[in-house]
Amino acid sequence: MKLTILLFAAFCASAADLPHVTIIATGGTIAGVQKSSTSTTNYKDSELAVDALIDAVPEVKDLAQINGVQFSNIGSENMNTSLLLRLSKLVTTLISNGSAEGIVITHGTDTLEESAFFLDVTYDMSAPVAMVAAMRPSTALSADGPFNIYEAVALASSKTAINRGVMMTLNDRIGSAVYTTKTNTRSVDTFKAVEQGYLGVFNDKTPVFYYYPARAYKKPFFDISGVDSLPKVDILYGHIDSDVTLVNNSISNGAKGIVVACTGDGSLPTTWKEIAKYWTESGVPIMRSSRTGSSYVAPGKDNLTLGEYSYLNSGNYNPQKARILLQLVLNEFGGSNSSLVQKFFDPY
Ligand code: DAS
Repeated sequence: MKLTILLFAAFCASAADLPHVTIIATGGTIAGVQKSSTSTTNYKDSELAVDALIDAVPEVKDLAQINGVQFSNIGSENMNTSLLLRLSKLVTTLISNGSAEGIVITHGTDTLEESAFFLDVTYDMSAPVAMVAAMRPSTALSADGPFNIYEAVALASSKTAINRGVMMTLNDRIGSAVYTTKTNTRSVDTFKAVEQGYLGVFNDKTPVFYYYPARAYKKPFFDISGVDSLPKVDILYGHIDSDVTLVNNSISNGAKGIVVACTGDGSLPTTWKEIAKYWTESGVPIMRSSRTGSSYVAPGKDNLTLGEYSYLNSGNYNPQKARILLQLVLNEFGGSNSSLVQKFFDPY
């Protein structure tokens, strides 16, 4: 009897010593269900609640004291700026009031990189934030969600993950929120940063980092504590026969900035000379990014003239991350000083 009490006391003491990790569930395939265990398409995403996600991985309770928060239950294609502002504030509140020492956010894969990037540039604390998702619904044979959640909790509760900001973790890899992008529509190995690589991997529950904590080059921080909305920024896609008048449509629909996912290293057809007119008339900054999926966009392009306005270019940011950064920059500084806006994107 005494031994049982002693063992129980020892167990309680060690469980109470574990770090507090809050799992914030937002929806996605990781919470998806499908009638057939052999089908990984046409499932219903965002069905399971946060408690069901946690119950599917009881092993996380050996890593941390877990608290679950149901933030939303939506496919990540439905994520939006106003939800992201709320999510970022929630993360900061949970860490600053001491309720959590690490955060896990479950999310859909489709816009995971956008939310991760948004959170990373609006979060300025040392506690780790691990964004996690899955490519297969929870009902699939070899569903990747449960092990991904296990590794995300391991990451969020690890001292070696401190001062690394927001990370993305799937498929045993740890990726930077700034550089990692979804590269494949089907594979569980879809998240990559082709040029910059991964931050680390896992050895079972132990994160194995390749580098000491580092900040992505010129990564900014935006205090959004008093912000409730951000300017609308659109992305237009570059292609053969692309239509420059879409720029005007976008501006008429309220865009305060435009990112073009240009071909190659930010090239635009000469028919886009009109772009200068739209920009000079509206004052809406227009930024060249690239649809290629990796590396930076070189400054300058002299085959088009923009009058007194010089081109903006997205540097290392892909179009979807550049869009978010442009929203935050325009919100804080406006768009009239284009060289000031450009400074946030310069790759060197
Ligand atoms: N439904 C998509 C999403 O929520 C796909 C996914 O999660 O993998 O992003």
